[in-house]
Amino acid sequence: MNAHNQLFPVIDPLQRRRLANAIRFLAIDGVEAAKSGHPGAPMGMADIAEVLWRGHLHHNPANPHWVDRDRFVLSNGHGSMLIYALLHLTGYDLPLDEIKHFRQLHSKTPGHPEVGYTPGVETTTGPLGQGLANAVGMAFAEQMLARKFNQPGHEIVNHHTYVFMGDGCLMEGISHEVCSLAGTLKLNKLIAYYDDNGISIDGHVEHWFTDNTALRFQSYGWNVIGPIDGHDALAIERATAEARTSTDKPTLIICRTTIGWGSPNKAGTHDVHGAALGAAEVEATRKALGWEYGSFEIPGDIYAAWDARRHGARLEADWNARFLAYAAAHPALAAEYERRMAGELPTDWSQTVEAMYTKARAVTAPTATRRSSQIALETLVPALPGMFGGSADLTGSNLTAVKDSKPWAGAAPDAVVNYFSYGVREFGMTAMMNGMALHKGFLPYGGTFLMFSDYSRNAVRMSALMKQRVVHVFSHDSIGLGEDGPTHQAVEQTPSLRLIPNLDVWRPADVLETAVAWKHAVERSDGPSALLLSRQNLMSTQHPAGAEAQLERGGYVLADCEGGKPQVVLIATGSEVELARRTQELLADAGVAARLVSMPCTSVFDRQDEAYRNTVLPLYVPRVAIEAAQPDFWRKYVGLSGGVVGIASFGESAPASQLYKYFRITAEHAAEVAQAVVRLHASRREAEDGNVVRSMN
Ligand SMILES: Cc1ncc(C[n+]2csc(CCOP(=O)(O)OP(=O)(O)O)c2C)c(N)n1
Ligand SMILES: [Mg+2]
Repeated sequence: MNAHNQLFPVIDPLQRRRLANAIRFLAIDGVEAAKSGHPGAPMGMADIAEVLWRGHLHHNPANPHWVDRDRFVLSNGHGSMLIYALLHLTGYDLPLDEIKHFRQLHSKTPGHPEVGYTPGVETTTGPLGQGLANAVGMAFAEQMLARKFNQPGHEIVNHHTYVFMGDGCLMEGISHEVCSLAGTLKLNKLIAYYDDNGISIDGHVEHWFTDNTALRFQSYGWNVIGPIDGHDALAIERATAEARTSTDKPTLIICRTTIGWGSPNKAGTHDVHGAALGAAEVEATRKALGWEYGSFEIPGDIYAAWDARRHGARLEADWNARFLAYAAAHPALAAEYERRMAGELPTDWSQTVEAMYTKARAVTAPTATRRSSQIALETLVPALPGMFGGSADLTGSNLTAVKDSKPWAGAAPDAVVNYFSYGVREFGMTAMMNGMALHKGFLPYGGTFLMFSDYSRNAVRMSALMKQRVVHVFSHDSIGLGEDGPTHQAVEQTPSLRLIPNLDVWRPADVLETAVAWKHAVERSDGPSALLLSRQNLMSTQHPAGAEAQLERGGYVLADCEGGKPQVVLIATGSEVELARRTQELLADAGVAARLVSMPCTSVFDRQDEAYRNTVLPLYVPRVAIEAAQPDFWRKYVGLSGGVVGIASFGESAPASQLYKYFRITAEHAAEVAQAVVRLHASRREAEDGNVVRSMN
């Protein structure tokens, strides 16, 4: 075990400083070459990084995916050159050439660290505060996995999560949400280093950030060390060693540092936060630090002292041997651990889906889709032990918990749980779920009202950007929630979530569509899904046998007109599908042939082949979309000559049935719109035919 402390032999302080200076000059040179970037934070945190990465961090540069590695998160992601320098120096597949191409197209060194681009980068950071929140999620995942898989004499899950962060992360509100939770959760293996340099972009923070950070974190239930001198390797060493002994609290190490340390004229000023030093100042810094090497030049002895490959290989080999012993003693657990860490579904997954579909089909009474989602979860949660649910204090409304949910609240300290009440912290919850997904071992899902997706939105975007399997459950999806009024009634949230690339937004209409949405969300391994669910009961459609395959295409013909030659196509989602059915009947009575298309997920429909899309939405047949949301999005499908029935204003407080009438989201109005659209098309066709006739004359 005590290979743990002090990975490398202690060396004299001057040599240590040289090793830290290698980070400083890689950052300086990288930013200089790119003519943009942030040298200040890497120069200020280089000494801390040297202590942590050379003395404590358990990782294997040859295998950045080794499951029991320590996680390192650079929450102040603008300091990206810090992590690139560390990965390069310790022997990851990040050659000097990549450092030279910092911030260039298709380099492995983008402006901010991005997961999936650079081996060793654990999460995408830059939106301040969120890296810290991801780290809390990672530490939570580690703790939950340890509870489940560790057995007496077999500690196969045992790693730390380290995070670097600056003033910006601590000013962001999300830091309060997640650090409060980290204290409550007693995440003792979370160790955060605060780069307390007194500077942010606008200058000296004393004018806008005067919290007593130590007291703040103590009140969260953290172990607070410091302030220490963040340029004193021994002090950092002692603080880190102490932090690692914590048994019941996360640790904050407050490190007083100087931004841009080493630059004679710019250190300690906001000038060095986000701009190249400039040739003259680079030279001055070289002189001041006694750095005798050229641009991008690192001497061999420094590379050798940083190289973590041999030690990393030993650490992983040691773990592999321990895992073999574990697998021999607990084969079923070991197999489940491997499956979950690989993000694979159980071998009986298709039976689980069948069971979920059978259960959905058995529902005939009117049912809210939030309840339909719970019905799906009743099958999924016991079948998928890696599912980890939660809600931002709306469990009873989102219906995210089921009989097999084992809540953290009230459970024994070492009990295996699969549900967490995050409290009223939508953004924190969502960014923590991203951290859990990135850590691996869990498929997190969490609920709130669709309205409050605005609170969590940037973390929803980050799960899409990072291609993480996270399920965002948003109930109470429209004016259909009724009396709570416009503060709670989503209007623009539905279309605006659809604008986030790589997010699949489902707005199912009935129990079976909801089950299909869950299946899709669970199977998706390259991105998140959002489920938009109704508060109010919706009719339960009786789908024909085998209809699931159609539903899985995101949009399908739910009810065609007689003869299959529609004059107009009605496209509806969620709660408006049953309304569109009545519209179809009204139109039939008026002699207009209308097709009804249910479109629970536009992005999945868009990914279908063109032939399929054209059979559902035939070219040249006019279209009318019906959705209780801001209407503009649907122009993409109906064009300017089609119609959209929606709501372009805020809602009102009243019973839902009155609101639908008041905002004219009714079958009668939709039928009028459809008839007008049909007339418009007919007259246009006549005009065009007239033109053809005239040109022939
Ligand atoms: C959410 C968010 N808001 C704003 C920014 C822009 N920004 C980048 S760094 C920074 C200042 C951060 O200050 P600090 O963390 O103290 O970094 P330092 O200057 O000390 O390196 C700001 C406002 C951002 N990246 N993310
Ligand atoms: Mg700062």
